[in-house]
Amino acid sequence: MSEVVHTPRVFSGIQPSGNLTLGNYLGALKRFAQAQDNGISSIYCMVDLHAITVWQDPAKLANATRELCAGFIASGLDPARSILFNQSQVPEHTQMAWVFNCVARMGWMQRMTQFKDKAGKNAQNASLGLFAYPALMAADILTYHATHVPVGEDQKQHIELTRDIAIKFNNDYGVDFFPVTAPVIEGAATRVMSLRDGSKKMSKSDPSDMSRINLTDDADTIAKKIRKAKTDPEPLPEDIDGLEARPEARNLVNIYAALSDQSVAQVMAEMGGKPFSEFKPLLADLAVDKIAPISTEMSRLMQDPAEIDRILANGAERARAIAAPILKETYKIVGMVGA
Ligand code: AQP
Repeated sequence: MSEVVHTPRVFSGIQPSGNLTLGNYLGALKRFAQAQDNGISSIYCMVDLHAITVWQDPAKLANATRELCAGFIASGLDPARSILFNQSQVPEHTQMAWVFNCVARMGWMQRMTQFKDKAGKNAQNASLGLFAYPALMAADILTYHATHVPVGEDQKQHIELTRDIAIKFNNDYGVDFFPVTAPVIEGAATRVMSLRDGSKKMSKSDPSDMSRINLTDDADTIAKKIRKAKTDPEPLPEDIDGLEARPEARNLVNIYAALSDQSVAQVMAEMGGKPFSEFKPLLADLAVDKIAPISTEMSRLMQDPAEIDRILANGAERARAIAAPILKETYKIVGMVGA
């Protein structure tokens, strides 16, 4: 059988599971906007079906989905150039997910660290959806034959599972139909850590609001959170190697580098040796400079929720035009009558 060459296509998603954080911005949104500005047209999904794998209050979920869309646009994504939509408006995702539930193996799913982290000690009480989360994610990606998925470090294992599903499907059915997707994990902030604990990822669902910078925080709040960020008593080291055993210092330097579009080495050349009492105000000014305009633009966009709904509906229509034929072909390969 001849090998199919898949045209490059970028897909990524974010859950509307709460306030967007600086981690989501630096690990995902900012890089999406850069890719778009480099001429790569892409598909971005607000994964509301993923969000309900843990409890979401319905009214808050709808609001969070619109706010996430506002966050994409305020971060520089243009709904005319990129496709922006919410997952539940494109039923092909769940239809494909069922096929992948039948391809993925229990043992693969049981190895997923995100399930273990999120289910915690009470795994028996976690939803079946939380366990199946990565198969739906594989469906999100492969229903578009996406070849590249920009994500933060935490999603690497899920992309590897997506590759395993594509390879097993292709082998089982003797086809070369699904691409073997590559994760794109690059930049200084692929893993932004909590401001309260340098060993934990900054996360929307962390119970402590002081652990993260939200894209909706105002300038004073951003500055306060950075001022109070946990650090050790030593000044910044003179070079990168000195950051090795100092997770909180390294995190703040990484954030500075990512926000200022510099390498960590460049930041250390400028900031090395400075005490936190000097470095933190500089970081706070930079963060306010970059994040406050996003927050302002998000609130402006949120004043017209009907316009956001139109953008999502239009994106869903364009997404379906790509997804439907790929699902149909998948059903044909699997042997479904009527496909
Ligand atoms: N701390 C982070 N550093 C870098 N990238 C991050 N991402 C998330 N946190 C960081 C990236 O943001 C994208 C969207 O993630 P998601 O919302 O779908 O789910 P998540 O990774 O589980 O993010 P959160 O904030 O931790 O959400 P909750 O708390 O709801 O689980 C992904 O590309 C992710 O890598």
